[in-house]
Amino acid sequence: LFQNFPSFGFNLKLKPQLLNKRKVSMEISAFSYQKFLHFALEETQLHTHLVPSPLQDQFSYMKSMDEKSELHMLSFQAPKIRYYRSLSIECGETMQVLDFAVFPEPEVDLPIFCANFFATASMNIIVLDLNPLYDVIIRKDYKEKYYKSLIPLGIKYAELLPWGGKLTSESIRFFSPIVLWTKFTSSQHNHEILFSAFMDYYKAWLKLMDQEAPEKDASRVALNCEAQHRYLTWRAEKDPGHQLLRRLVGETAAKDIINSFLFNGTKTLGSKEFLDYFPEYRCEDGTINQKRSVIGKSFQSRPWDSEGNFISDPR
Ligand code: BLA
Repeated sequence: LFQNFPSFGFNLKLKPQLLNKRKVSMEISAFSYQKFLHFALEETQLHTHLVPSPLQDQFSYMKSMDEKSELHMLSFQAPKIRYYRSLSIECGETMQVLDFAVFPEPEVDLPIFCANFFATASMNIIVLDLNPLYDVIIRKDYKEKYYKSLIPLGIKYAELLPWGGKLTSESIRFFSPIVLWTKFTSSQHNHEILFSAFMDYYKAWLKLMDQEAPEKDASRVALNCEAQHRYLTWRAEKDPGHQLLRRLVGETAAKDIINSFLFNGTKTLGSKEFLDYFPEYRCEDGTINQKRSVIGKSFQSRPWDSEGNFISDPR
């Protein structure tokens, strides 16, 4: 009402701002990613037997250097699940972060479950996906195996959570045809849609896990291993959250969290280095280009059609 009458004078102009602010902060403080993690834990336990990972003791709780944010870390393992881990960062009403991923054992070529949510009082940056282990544009068989039946689910949520606009071009090869990449303003409604998408995507992943039998062929296991290692190597070097993590806990602790906790496996699943996988990032002096992207940002709109075909239009 007040906003429709901006010329009403100082007092009235101020009021809607106060009201809006209070509304936003009420919504955000009522909201936390804890219920996402709670759901994932309960749901996983319906399907398999989780045991704490050996990293749990070392990575569990931390305060940021300014003592304003809390970092909570959980990690587990289970049959078919090499590594299940979550990092949530809470900074009261200012910021909430969730980085939740489930990495399969190399004996299964299951996608990697990936939920990366970054929220401030006003804005949210969201990636939710079953990240493919293999290139879903070239490897039609892999796409059919895991994503064909999930396309309707992807379409449903892609309509509710529209494409977030241009992104680091290199990232698209780690995403599946059902990826939800979106940005939205904080509201109860949007958070409910996200929670619903999260539950549906995670249930879909668990169903795929149930169906998968461990591979015995050593050469296929080795390929799965390398595919996962390449993925981990990419994210340990170029994930968009790194800078914020460094600001929160400092260079050394951030490095430790990234390499040993978040992307655990970079040192054990393979011996190739970042530049072996991504030589386009090599600088003349042999170091890694510090830019997140060497191609630049692209994909203004969703590059997948309603059948899950890649529409190569990197504008
Ligand atoms: C932004 N996070 C982004 C963006 C993407 C992702 C695509 C948009 C910027 C871009 O185009 O790169 C997420 N990118 C991913 C994911 C993969 C990928 C999941 O390639 C997987 C292969 N986000 C987090 C965490 C933090 C975080 C833990 O997951 C903070 C600790 C923050 N993400 C964050 C911030 C931005 C962002 C601050 C906006 C700033 C920016 O664009 O650099």
